Amino acid sequence: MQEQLWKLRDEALERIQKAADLKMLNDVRVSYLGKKGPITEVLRGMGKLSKEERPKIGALANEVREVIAAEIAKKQEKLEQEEVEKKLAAETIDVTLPGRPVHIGNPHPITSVIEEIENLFLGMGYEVAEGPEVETDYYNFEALNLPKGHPARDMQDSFYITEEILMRTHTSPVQARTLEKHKGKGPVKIICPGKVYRRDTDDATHSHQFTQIEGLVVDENIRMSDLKGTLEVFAKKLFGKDREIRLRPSFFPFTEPSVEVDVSCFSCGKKGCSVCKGTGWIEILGAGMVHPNVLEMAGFDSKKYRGFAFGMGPERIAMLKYGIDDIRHFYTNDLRFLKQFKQA
Ligand code: 2U9
Repeated sequence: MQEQLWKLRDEALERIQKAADLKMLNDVRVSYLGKKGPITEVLRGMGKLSKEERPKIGALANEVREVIAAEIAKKQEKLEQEEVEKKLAAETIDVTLPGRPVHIGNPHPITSVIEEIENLFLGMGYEVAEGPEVETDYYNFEALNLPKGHPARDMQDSFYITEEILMRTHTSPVQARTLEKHKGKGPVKIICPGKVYRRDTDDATHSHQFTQIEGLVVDENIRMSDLKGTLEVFAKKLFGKDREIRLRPSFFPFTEPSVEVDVSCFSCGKKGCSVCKGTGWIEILGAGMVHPNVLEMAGFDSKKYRGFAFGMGPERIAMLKYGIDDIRHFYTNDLRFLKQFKQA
């Protein structure tokens, strides 16, 4: 019996030594120290031994059990330590490794142009006013001196939702609403950026949805020269300090007199090139002195108050600035196109 116990011990110690992981070690534990284990067997067989042998074998069996249990505990600790180190090794971050590139997006070119223009006018003391894209016929047309049936309405083919409700065709209704809110008291100094809608066939220069930024200043002694001065500062800040502007007579129902405003070509310096189609000048916006009818309809005394207004298309300015030849690029969300406009 003694040899048997010693053999069991050696066998167990060898298997403990060979146990490569906690599972194997646990199998050793169960198979040697478990209820059905050989040592338990021996102890159960104590009854068959002589009374002299019993205490000796009993003691030896317990000693072997403790030796095996102690060896298993030591090995358990070692294997657990190895597990921890393996885990740590697996989790160690090599801080010298380059990080995974995080793709930082960039603002949409139209957003950048709108923000740049907004900041320019905020810097000149303007406030940003916004309004509904679904507008009433009154604010989109009548309040802007475009009574029902007025031919100029056709110039702005519209998405009507009902007889009286349409998708706004310009941001001018925002100015008309703002003027009304002022209850005939000046000054008013606002810019109105936003999406507008025209029932147009999309092509390289037209889109059924595009953006506009319009501006309005109404006060007691506003003159055309204030408009010219403002637009000069704007053109120089946006297109470069050496730029000049040129005003050409034009017509808008909501301004009288009205002008188209050109900036000297920023790619050829007025020598004439493809950008300015050889003219040396590039049309950037329309403007004019607010029509007295528009002031009166908004509750302002047109004898006491005057104003100037202007309107531009950020898409057109972005196309000029970045040399883009098709307005549809702005709306097709092609990342190859959009990624080019990394934030400066
Ligand atoms: C009120 C009074 C006057 C807004 C104006 C323009 C000239 C203009 C065009 C720019 C690019 C339209 O999208 S575009 O083709 N707009 O040229 N807009 S004056 O005049 C107003 C607006 C509101 C109450």
